Amino acid sequence: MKTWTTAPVPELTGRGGPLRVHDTATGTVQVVHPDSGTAGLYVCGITPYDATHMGHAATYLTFDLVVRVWRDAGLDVTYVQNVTDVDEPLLERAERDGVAWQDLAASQIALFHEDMEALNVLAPQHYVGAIEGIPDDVTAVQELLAAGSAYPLPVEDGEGHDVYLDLSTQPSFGSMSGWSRDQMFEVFSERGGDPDRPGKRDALDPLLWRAHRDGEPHWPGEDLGDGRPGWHIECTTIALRYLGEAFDIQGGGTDLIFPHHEMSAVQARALTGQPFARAYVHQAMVGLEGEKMSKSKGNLVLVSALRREGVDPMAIRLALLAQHYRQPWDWTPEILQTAVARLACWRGALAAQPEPAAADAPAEPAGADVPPVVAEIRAALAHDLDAPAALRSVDEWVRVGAPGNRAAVAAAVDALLGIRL
Ligand code: 5CA
Ligand code: ZN
Repeated sequence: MKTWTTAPVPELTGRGGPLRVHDTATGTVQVVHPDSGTAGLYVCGITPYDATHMGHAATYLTFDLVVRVWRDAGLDVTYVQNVTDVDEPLLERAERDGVAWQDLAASQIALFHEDMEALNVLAPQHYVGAIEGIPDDVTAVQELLAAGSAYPLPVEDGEGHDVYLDLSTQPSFGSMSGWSRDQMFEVFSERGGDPDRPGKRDALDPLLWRAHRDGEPHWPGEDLGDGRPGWHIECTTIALRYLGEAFDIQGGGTDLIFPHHEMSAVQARALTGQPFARAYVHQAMVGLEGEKMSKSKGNLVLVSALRREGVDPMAIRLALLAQHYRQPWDWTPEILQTAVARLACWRGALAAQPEPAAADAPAEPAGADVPPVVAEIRAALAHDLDAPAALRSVDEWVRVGAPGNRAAVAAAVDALLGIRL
């Protein structure tokens, strides 16, 4: 599927250090990719309705920083993002609103792309729809059945068979999240699971293939019969196709730790015998007035609504960057006001006349005298994506009169933080 358009990233003098980031599976902050060469990132994309709220935006900005830091360290990054363009919640929303699910998906994907462009989020190299991935899902489910890692379950009151992964065949199950079964059961149903379906071998077994029911969209499944894939297999097969085994990072919000990332990982292990990602990085939940911002609750602040009100998207970006990705937080109008003021202050500093150089000072060649604030931004981001610390460094540089080569600082703020001044 077509991705969005990315503005050019300024080239900076020198290189940043390797990124250290928090891996949910080990609970440690670690260097994920110490070497030069290539790096692979898979980020779980939107289900296209009610896009793009501040929680989504925070998630995609976090992984945008990963790409920027890796590139600044000299890595050649392959970034893959999916879009869940067919799944239960999308179909339910389309039904509720009396629109065709395909139209709802197309319009919301277009809106999401506009928002990403406005927020200066770098586009993935591969932006892949769930529907595009169906042939790979069919192959994967057939392989899992053949290996005895999956089993069919007849549709009650209908034709055909659904297919489930047999978790009892997967000793690695649970190792990504580290959760107890009790914790898993607490969220499984509300996050798309079906623990009460009669006939499942384990209540937590994830759905791999859903046989066609009347009135539901369906695709050819070869010997699986017509139907559509389960949610988790979509991300397993897209990541494996475009990144291969044991790629560097799988990312998303903390609401995806279980079941989605646990199941995608265990399915990949069942298919390849190899680990899925080397690290799992999660953005903490963004809320509104004490509750998770979510489509189901409808308590949303949308990027597009703020843009329509005339808010500068760079101020929205600064508002999000002022929060550390591992700390849950609530969106407030004050956070946005602070960001608007900060942006104006930074822009004012760049526009102001520089202090006149002493009459006997030698003329500076262009590109010389990169102020220390650039190294500070690099160091803050490389240390577990500490964007708030990077912003404070720029604040301090501005406070002391924006000394040194201002163009070099503006280029670093653009390349590393994605803020165009
Ligand atoms: N399509 C699936 C992933 S394959 C999905 O979760 N879609 S979503 O539209 O519900 O969410 C898109 C991304 O935003 C996911 O990574 C999700 O974890 C993240 N997200 C959703 N709500 C919030 C929130 N309130 N705060 C932070 N991140 C959020
Ligand atoms: Zn996903």
